[in-house]
Order: sequence, then C-alpha cells, then structure tokens
Amino acid sequence: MSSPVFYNCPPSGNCYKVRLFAALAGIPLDIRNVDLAAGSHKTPEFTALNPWQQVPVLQDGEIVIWDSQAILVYLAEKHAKTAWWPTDPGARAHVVEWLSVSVNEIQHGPADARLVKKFNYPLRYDDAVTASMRTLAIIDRHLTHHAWLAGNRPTLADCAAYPYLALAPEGGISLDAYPALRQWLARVEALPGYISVDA
Ligand SMILES: N[C@@H](CCC(=O)N[C@@H](CS)C(=O)NCC(=O)O)C(=O)O
Repeated sequence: MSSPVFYNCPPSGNCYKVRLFAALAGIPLDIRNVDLAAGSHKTPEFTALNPWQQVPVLQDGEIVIWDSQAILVYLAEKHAKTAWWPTDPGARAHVVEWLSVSVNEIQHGPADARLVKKFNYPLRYDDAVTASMRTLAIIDRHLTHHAWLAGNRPTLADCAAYPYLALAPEGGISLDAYPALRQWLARVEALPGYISVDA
C-alpha cells in the first residue's frame, strides 16, 4: 500500500504539525513540496484539492483532507494511534480543546507574529504580540501543573500546539518568561522520532 501524499511547505508551522506527528508515530508520508512563493497553491489543480488554496493537504487514495488538525485526526484514526488520540470521550475532548487553541489563540498570537516578522504578512503586529502574551501566560500556567497539554502522555494536542509555540521567537516573541512552557518544549524535543521544522 502506498503512503499518502502530503502537500507540504517546509517553513509552514501547520505543515510541521503533521510532519512532526507522522515522525513521532512512525507514519510514512510521501512529501511533495508546494512552492507558495511561485503561487503553486493557486493553480486549478491545487484548488481542486483545497478550495482555500492552502497547505497542508493530505491525499490518501480517493480521500483528500485539508487542514492540519483534520489531517492529524485522520492519520491517528487510520493508524489506530489511540495513545495520541484517546478513545475515552473526556480524554478526547481535552485533546480537541488544544486543537482549537492551536488554530485560534496560538494562530492569532505567536503564529501571526511570525507571519509578520518572517514573511512580511500585512497583519497587525501589535495585536499579535498582545494576543501572544495572554496565550503564552495561560499555557505556561497550565504546564506548571501538567507534563503534557492533554492527559498524562503526549497526544495530538502537543503535536498541534508545539510548532508555533516553539517557533515564537522567529516572530520576535521571547519565551524567557515562560519556564514551564520551555520545559514542555524540551520534553517534546526529547521524544523518540522527534524532528525539527528544518528536518
Ligand atoms: N487551518 C489551516 C490553515 C492552513 C494555512 O494557513 N496554510 C498556510 C501556510 S501555514 C498557507 O497555505 N498559506 C498560503 C496563502 O495564504 O496564500 C490548517 O491548519 O491547515
């Protein structure tokens, strides 16, 4: 059986969420890089895969999935990685809380700040910094009492949240004031199979 095709862009934190989980969980992907600078995500062919004209996209035979959170869930379900995507209703809901945080509070904080600083996106940097301060403080407080974001082991929650938190300094957001968060980053980086965004 051939590996699913993963339409990727190397510096994208959303793509990195999926590459990271696949590496940690030992799931093979056929990675194809999409040249966003050249507008390859705006071609009719790519738009047919993802009407939002964004990476990542996963194509597994007839199944096409856009959105990094949806791809994480699909891969975990398909490969029965229940430790990463628990079946208990409460435990699963706690993972989903963090999938939501990763596309809302983390996206509109550190991820947006990085878009401005690294890629010159026309977003309001001050708003992204203000949002980052609140988001990082809340996550740091949570991680003061928890080793992992949801439950007592790494899950999809950690894979979804890690990339844009780890990459926050690229957006000019220092993590110095958040020791529990930095310890959690180190715990993720010590997991077997861990890959960096540049891998
Ligand atoms: N909610 C989506 C967001 C995807 C997204 O924002 N992708 C960016 C790269 S990180 C993109 O393709 N941007 C191209 C563009 O905006 O033109 C996900 O989590 O996958």
